[in-house]
Amino acid sequence: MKRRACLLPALAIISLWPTASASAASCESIAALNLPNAKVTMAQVVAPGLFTPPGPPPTAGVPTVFTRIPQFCRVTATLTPSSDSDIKIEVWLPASGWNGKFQAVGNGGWNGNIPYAALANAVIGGYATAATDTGHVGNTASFALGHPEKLIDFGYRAVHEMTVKAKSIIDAFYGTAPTLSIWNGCSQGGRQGITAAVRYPTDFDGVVVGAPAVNFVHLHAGRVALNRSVNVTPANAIPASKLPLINQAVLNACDGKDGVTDGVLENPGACAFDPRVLQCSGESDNGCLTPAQVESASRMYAGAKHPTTNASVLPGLAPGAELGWNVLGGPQPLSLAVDTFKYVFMKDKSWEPSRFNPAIDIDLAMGSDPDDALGASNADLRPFFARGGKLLMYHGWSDPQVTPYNTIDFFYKVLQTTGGAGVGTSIQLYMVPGMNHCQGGPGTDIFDKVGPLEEWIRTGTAPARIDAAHMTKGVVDKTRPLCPLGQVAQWNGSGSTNDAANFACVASTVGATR
Ligand SMILES: [Ca+2]
Repeated sequence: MKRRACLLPALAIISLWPTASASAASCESIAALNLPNAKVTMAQVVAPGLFTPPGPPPTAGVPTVFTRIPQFCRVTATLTPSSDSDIKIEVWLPASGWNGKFQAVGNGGWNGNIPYAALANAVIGGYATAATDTGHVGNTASFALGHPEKLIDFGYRAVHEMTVKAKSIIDAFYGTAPTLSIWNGCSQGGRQGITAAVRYPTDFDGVVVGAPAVNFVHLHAGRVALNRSVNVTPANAIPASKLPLINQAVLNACDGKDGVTDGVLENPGACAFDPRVLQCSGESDNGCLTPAQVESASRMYAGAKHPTTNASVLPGLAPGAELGWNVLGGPQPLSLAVDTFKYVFMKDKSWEPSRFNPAIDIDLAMGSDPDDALGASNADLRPFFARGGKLLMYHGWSDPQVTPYNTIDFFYKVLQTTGGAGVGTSIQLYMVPGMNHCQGGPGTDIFDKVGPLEEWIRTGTAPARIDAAHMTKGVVDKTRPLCPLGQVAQWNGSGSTNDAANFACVASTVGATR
């Protein structure tokens, strides 16, 4: 009761409490909530299907998910935990049919915007939900220059403050705290979820984390280092037109090894593909790779190394991701990584990738985040696990942007802190064969994440498998189980290979680690 007393004056509670609706307070009354270091800027009911995201209409049209949103109370607020903070949050509360739970949703890239579609999906699922722009506007790191407090907001504070405020708003609106608090994010949202669990172990009961951008400093230093190494001379650059050639050679070598020739490697870690098999033998370089291109292809698999110590800065991509090699191996580094160098590592907005000197700049990057505000390199989740927290991780094997080995390494790093304990009870990692970054690709990329996590919280045991689907033009044409790391989906030998029912997750001693 003490908590509510500081949210609403006692008289307001009495006058707002007994209504016939599902909520304890009216939506509009939330605008009067007094929250520390925060101002509620709007609280209004949105009629079913009538929400339109702010800003100009997207070129591809407004996503249809917005037409399916039930009536909800939309709350916006600005949070100012520091004098330089300007954190925007939105909290969406189903007007009826609330399932009693809170699902916070994460961002992508350098954030700078509210992920409205993710909010919509959560409300459609019956959750009270919240999201933040992480304290700046636009998917760029330019805000960080001269604004260390804003960088902290991006790093971890915005999500935490949002979570605390959202829980207060939920409590005020429904008259009760959520029975369960869940985080759901991919990419940057994955990093956010892990950071929340490490730094604020009581914020969430369970955390769904896809393709997390953990080890953030290494990730960006490695992305630029890898890009420069495969463009070290013009001859080293692999033309985009040759990527299908390499991908097909990988499939020829390894696709059928998992028992089903379907264009997807169930266990890329077991695929020992050597690009030298594609090296040209004659003068022509049609349908083959020149020696310099072979060298670059090998680097895409090997990852970025420190030029002096030869230590790994960032693991390479897994076999099967070749069609997406232009993301990291194209003519220029990924813009997100260039931004990180300009505004975080070098603090020089005129910095260009052509100035990258691996012998100096990798170390400089490593020293730029001494408090791990961005890095998410701290893998000590023991406090989170000790209070019953569950971490469900997933990563697409064909992710061309955040290498799946970054997540696998983090998974083992967590286990180092626990002495190997907690797999299947506190933490589990499900690899997604053939899935790109968070979604897409030839693999089965459509699956429920929050449902399995909630079942895990209820039973105490992580799912033995999560069945996933691949869709073509809105029609499911294949299902397949996703297995915990160390297991691979194996066809039973009869029945359709497009039906998950005919597959079992079996232990694989090959390829689980590098
Ligand atoms: Ca296969």
